[in-house]
Amino acid sequence: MIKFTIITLFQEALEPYLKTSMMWKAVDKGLAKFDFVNLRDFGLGPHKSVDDTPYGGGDGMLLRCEPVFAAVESVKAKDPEAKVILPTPVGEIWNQEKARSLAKDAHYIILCPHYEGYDERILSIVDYKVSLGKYVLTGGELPALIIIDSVVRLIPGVLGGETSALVESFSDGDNLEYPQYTKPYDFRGMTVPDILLSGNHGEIAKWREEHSGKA
Ligand code: 6GU
Repeated sequence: MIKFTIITLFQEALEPYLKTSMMWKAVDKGLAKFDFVNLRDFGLGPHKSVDDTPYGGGDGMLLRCEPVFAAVESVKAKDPEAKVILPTPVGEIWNQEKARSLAKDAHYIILCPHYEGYDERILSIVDYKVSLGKYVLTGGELPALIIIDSVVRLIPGVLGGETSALVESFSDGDNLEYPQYTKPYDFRGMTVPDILLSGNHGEIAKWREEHSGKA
């Protein structure tokens, strides 16, 4: 079973997605497990503070080391093998190959940063720095969901057809999926390519190969 422990201040932002559709089915089938750790529980002082101003000045607040280390250590105390993923705009760009390499029986801790950033020393306990692309989000929660979704769907048994994840877009190199059609045959004058109705599997395979966009 693949397990994700998500360290976040905003568990309520993550839960609805993980309780829906394929992610929930993966849990239901015993193929995946999602746990949450509230970073606030490890905050400092009466206000359970988790951030502070940057040395050297500058705008915004940074996640402090103490709460983050304590939260990660609380998880690793129970499972020293767990690997830490940090969503950050300066990480390595996420792709299908990276998703595939994590899709195995393992425990991942996703540490969701917030505020303007994090104390650089936090990187000393991070195994994977992941970016979703060249733009900036307000926190690591949306990236965490994207990372989880793209990995969990590759776990055998999660998707309906055992082969769907294998033949689909991007999973087999960088080839894009071929165009697909369902009923009706004629929708507002837009018809389905007749070859797909021919029953000729060889010709259909050839058509699909020719029409799969190569990225
Ligand atoms: Cl992983 N985090 C944030 N905050 N912004 C991002 C990102 C991650 N990937 C792209 N933009």
